[in-house]
Amino acid sequence: MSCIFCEIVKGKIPCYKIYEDEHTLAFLDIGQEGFGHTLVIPKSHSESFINSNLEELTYCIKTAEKISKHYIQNCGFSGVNILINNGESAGQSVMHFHIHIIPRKNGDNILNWKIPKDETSLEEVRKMLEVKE
Ligand code: DGP
Repeated sequence: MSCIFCEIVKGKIPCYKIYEDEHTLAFLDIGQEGFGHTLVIPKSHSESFINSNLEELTYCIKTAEKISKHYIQNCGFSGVNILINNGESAGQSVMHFHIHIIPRKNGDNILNWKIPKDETSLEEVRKMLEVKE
């Protein structure tokens, strides 16, 4: 099955490239939701965060860190949101692992998460979600 991000890696679909190295590619998100909204992807295909491997995740995190520092130190931003959507229910629409970098400035008000408060007691939640190895 064809993957749009693999096509971008191969150069078959154009992108606005921000950075590239042996293992990763970073380019502007086509949706332009936020100035400079950037995606970091591994060049080798993995479907999502949980289907990736530690090596690829590490490469991507290093690239995301490099770009974030660049945005903050050289491009006039004061922060970044780093976001990974894993799975359709979490909003993942492209099934090739990617990290969103959303550059931020104080008071820009571009990302206001409104997550409804959950009333379950934290102890109950802990019992349900604790990792038992
Ligand atoms: P997500 O919802 O986390 O799977 O984010 C996928 C992002 O990928 C979404 O913000 C839009 C972006 N996107 C989808 N197709 C293309 C494309 O062809 N080029 C670029 N640059 N971005 C794309």
